[in-house]
Amino acid sequence: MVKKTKSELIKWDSASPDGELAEIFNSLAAGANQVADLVMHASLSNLMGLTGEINTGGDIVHKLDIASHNIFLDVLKTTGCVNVIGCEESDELIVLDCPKGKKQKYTICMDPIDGSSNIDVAITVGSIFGIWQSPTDDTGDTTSFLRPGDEQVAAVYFIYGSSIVMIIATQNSVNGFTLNPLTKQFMHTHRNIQLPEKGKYYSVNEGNFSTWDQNYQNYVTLLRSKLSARYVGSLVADFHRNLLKGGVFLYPGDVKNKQGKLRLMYEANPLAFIITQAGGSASDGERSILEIQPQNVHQRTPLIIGNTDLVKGFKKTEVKA
Ligand code: P6P
Repeated sequence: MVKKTKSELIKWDSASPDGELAEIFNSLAAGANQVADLVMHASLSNLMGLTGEINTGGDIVHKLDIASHNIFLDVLKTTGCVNVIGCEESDELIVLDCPKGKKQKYTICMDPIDGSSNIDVAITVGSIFGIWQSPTDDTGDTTSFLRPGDEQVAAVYFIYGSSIVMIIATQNSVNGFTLNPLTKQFMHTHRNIQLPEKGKYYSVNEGNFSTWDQNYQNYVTLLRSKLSARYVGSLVADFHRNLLKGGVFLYPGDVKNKQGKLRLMYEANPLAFIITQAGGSASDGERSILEIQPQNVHQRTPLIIGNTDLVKGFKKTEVKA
């Protein structure tokens, strides 16, 4: 197989983005090729299981979390236009040098492998990226980093499942690309993705039902009567199915964790950007995810995301105080 240059890794059928943003997409595609190999062969390369460490958010760190973090960090460094990275696996922001030649610098929020606990049982996992333009005077401090999700200019995720798919959302459209494992190229297979008008599925861990407040219990009881249940327990897998087939995913807050389990900056924000570009909505139960002013890099948020009528349906079942 002839080794492809980075610029050939994503085969757009239509007009493709150019400049530094294209450079970032191509670099992420190069990184995902490497991560996909690790995911598919983890058990053969001693990459299953835990490192014995706990990350800043209190999550158990898997070997693949660290390996994929390092891969995406390395490929993003080669772009020369990413100057700040916030990552689930890094307590602090990562500040990179950018050579003078680049017109625009970018800030990236990433979850290099979401759902890594599923790897050991061969269940689909994903990588999630939110992309912001860096302020011109960006010093890489937290204040310039903590901006609402509606200031993102793009978002990307990869799903490592029965096929490996890259989803790219810009301010114009959402497109999907399926990896050809022979050529290592992502082929344009999903053009201008829009959510189906009617949602088919609801996706939530109903094992937590008794820990939710009355509003969430009423909402899920209503969803049960209208939709089919699907829950993989891997955010990107549950999100991707709903993006293509229509539906709603939720991870509520509960009595133990009022803010739920998922992270705002590198899980909820990128997916909220994508679903909004595809005609859907994302809420924390009170307001749009994209409007939330972040307070810290690793903060959690309740998440309801999918078809707008289903997301808005939560408020309709709300128990009036
Ligand atoms: P639960 C995976 O660990 C993850 O972070 C998300 O990918 C997924 O949506 C969620 O946790 C599943 O959590 O509590 O239902 O197992």
